Amino acid sequence: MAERGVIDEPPAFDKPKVELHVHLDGAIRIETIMDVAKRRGISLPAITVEGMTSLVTVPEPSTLTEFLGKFSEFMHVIAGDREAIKRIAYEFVETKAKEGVVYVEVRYSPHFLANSNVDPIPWNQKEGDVTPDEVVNLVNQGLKEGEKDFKTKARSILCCMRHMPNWSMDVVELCKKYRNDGVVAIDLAGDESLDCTANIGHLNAYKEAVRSGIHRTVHAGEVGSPSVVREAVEVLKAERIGHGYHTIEDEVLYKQLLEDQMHFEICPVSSRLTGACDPDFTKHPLIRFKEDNANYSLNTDDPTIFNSTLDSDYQTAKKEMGFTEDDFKKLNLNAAKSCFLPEKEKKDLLNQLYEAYDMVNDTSF
Ligand code: PRH
Ligand code: ZN
Repeated sequence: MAERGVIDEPPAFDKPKVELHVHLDGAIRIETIMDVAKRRGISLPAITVEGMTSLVTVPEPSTLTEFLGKFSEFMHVIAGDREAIKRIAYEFVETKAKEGVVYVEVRYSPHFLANSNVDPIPWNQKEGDVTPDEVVNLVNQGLKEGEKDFKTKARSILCCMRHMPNWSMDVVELCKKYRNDGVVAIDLAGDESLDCTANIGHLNAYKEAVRSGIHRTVHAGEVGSPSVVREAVEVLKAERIGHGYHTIEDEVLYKQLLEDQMHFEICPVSSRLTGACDPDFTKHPLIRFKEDNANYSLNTDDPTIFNSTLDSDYQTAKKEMGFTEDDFKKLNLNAAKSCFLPEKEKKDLLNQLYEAYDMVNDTSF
């Protein structure tokens, strides 16, 4: 697997790409964390980029719970700081542009980056005056400036957190407020291995999302059983599934989702390091998805914590699972078709890909 930042081979797919599942707070540059910590006078447990990298990364297959614990090493540095929040959004777009991504949907929890109007205040911060609403505003500014400077189109998805059902109504209200200003959908993230039943807080938020026409994705069947996926689809009315690897353990559900062309946001490197899937990629559910012509995309999830790039995920698919150039084209077209942009913009994105893939007159995909 290519190491982050080390260019030792050509990219697995050197054409425009679409990424639908990546967390803003899982994609912060280590250098930025250190820089902001210095400015704010926050002491970190490591003083070098290498030292900090080894603290926040998961080098070997672990568990979802352990992986999620890594966020507490650095979130207190960025949360509650206006300049830092805007900066991570701006730098994120720069990184994606360098990776050849032409359209990205980036997700985060506005509450995790706030220090006011949030109960409890996360990351042991002192109370301040940065609300979840202002966080969305700041991220929007950073994404917009990034889009202007680097030409990668960026939209956002706001996350509810499984262990914080009392935040979820706020999240859907923020989705509604900013639906014409960069926010395209709601998500439910966090540890599905702790609680596998949809809490009433999440349920009400998703009901409101359906009622008001807010797009919906849900992390489900990552480490959890197919029943979590079923619940995401049938109860929360998810239009896309984050991960969804364990869906294939329920043949009836899987067949149904194939028929419905449900989109699966697949994150190969992530799935190995969180222990979601067998570390042997030859046994990966993605192989089944490919054989069955399922609708899926390839994504990084949390490149900072997996010490990865989007190319690491494509290289993994190419080297370990036999993905070809045509497979990569097809999955990116599926990503574009399943994105949460308004129809007109989606069409434009698809045309951009058809053109870049030399497929303007090709109807076989
Ligand atoms: N699975 C579940 N939750 C995840 C994942 C993974 O795909 N990656 C990040 N997250 C959570 C982290 O707690 C992060 O702070 C939050 O989603 C919002 O981005
Ligand atoms: Zn995720």
